[in-house]
Amino acid sequence: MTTNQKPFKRILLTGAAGGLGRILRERIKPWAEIVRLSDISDMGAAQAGEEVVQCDLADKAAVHALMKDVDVVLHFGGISTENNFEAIMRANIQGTYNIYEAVHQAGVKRVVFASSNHAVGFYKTTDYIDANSPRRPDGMYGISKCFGEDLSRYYYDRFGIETVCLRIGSSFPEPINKRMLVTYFSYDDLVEMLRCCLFTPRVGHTIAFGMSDNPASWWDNRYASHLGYQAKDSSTQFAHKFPDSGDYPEKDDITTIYQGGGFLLTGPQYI
Ligand code: NAI
Ligand code: 15L
Repeated sequence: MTTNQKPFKRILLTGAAGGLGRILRERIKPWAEIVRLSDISDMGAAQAGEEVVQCDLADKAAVHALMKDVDVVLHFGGISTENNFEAIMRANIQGTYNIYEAVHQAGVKRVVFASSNHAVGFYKTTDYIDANSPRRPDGMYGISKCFGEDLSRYYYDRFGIETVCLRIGSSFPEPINKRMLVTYFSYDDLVEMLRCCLFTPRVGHTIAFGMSDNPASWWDNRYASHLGYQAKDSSTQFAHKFPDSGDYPEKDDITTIYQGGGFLLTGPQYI
């Protein structure tokens, strides 16, 4: 028996060519002997310990093939901002359905679904919500994340497939506006949260907010406390870049009145 055996044989990461996928590609390697990377876009050549499979999430047969011999799934693929319904439906709704049906057929036990704060983006920035607060999506993209959350709930209730729906705030190198001082989720904290999602013995169906330990928050993670996630980073170090210019939310500015920020300016009527 080898002494350096990794916890999982194979992790599937969808969305591997994306902003977060490229970070996770490097960071999740210690957790699995093989990381299977998938995206509709080019991901470059497979490195040691990797398999690269380029496919469209809307392609049912391809997604079922993708799931062979997979232990756990990090489902990060799909359209990640507001778009027209047809595009969202294909990548995020059909795509996430294909993932769960394939997970079920292949006997995969756990999924982390990259949900989004835009599932609740129509709450006000003066509201403080938790995972039991009714969802209030701020557009078609947010609606597709609500679908993924309900779909995963169904696959848990019906088949016992565990999912953590991670409502990611803003996971970028650093906040780029004042809103992101609240929603910031550092890459290190994202990786730590994923570690908790994968290694907590039982997660059932959990909805967690993905955020760092920021000085202000709109989200209470009490219903995800069993994950044991402790943020190490904070947006505080970036606060000087966005000096306090008076009222927040600003009167008549819907991007500061609602948690979804700039997404409130998008949606079907604007595309
Ligand atoms: P991204 O847009 O950089 O990456 C998404 C990837 O999915 C892309 O590489 C894209 O090619 C791929 N993709 C799109 N349609 C596809 C299809 N039909 N088939 C296969 N692959 C497809 O987005 P990012 O920032 O890396 O986000 C990753 C996930 O996390 C997304 O699901 C996003 O909704 C979610 N998320 C990210 C947040 C963030 O702050 N970065 C915040 C909230 C949610
Ligand atoms: C998201 O859901 C998007 O995927 C990401 O690009 C950011 O816009 C993020 O939310 C955010 O709200 O900052």
